Amino acid sequence: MIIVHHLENSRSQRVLWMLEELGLPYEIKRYERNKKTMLAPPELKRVHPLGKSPVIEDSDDQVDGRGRVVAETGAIVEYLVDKADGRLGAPAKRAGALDYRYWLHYAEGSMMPPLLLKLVLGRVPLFGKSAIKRVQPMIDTHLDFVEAHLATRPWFTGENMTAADIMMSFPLEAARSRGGLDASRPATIAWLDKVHARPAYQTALRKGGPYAYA
Ligand SMILES: N[C@@H](CCC(=O)N[C@@H](CS)C(=O)NCC(=O)O)C(=O)O
Repeated sequence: MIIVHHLENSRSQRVLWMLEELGLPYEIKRYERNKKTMLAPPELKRVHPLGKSPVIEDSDDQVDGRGRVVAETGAIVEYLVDKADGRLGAPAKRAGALDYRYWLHYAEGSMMPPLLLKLVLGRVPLFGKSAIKRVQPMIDTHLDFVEAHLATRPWFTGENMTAADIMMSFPLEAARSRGGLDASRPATIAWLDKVHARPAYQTALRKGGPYAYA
């Protein structure tokens, strides 16, 4: 059994969605953000030293008398693909497999940093607003890149949805909420609508509690 240490309004919504898609049993342990700082509560540091979400614990895989702890969304997603015998994993063909690896890393490695920077700068008085003017063009470059990719295929790796799509959901939801993604990039919006219409996504949303991006 998997326990998902789930912080409200966070990246860990992706892990709930993936578990629903795979039909694996899981339990949710919920955490609320500090209302002032928006940070995770200190209890999360008892699960993993960074105290971030998502983190999972898998009681089927015991290490020193405790379920294995896996942090970092991309690592969790790959762990779950293994556990589900490759379901939602890389496509068999080389081009699709390389796309799979690329987008899986790109989500947190390239697209999230400028979005996060914009969020943080938005909270900095005075200097923040002018600094955002430099960050927005970086976000726009990412959004154009994603739009061009999705204009020629239904999912990030081709014909079928994979864990790479699950990874990309959070940056693109964040981009729609505060990064300037709108109807001027129709392929990306159509992809987001397709994601949000999936029954597994909606079940995960109901179970996860507050989530401002769907
Ligand atoms: N790259 C990491 C980022 C983890 C992360 O920063 N999680 C945020 C949630 S969106 C968090 O826990 N924030 C609260 C905090 O930093 O205290 C991942 O994808 O797992």
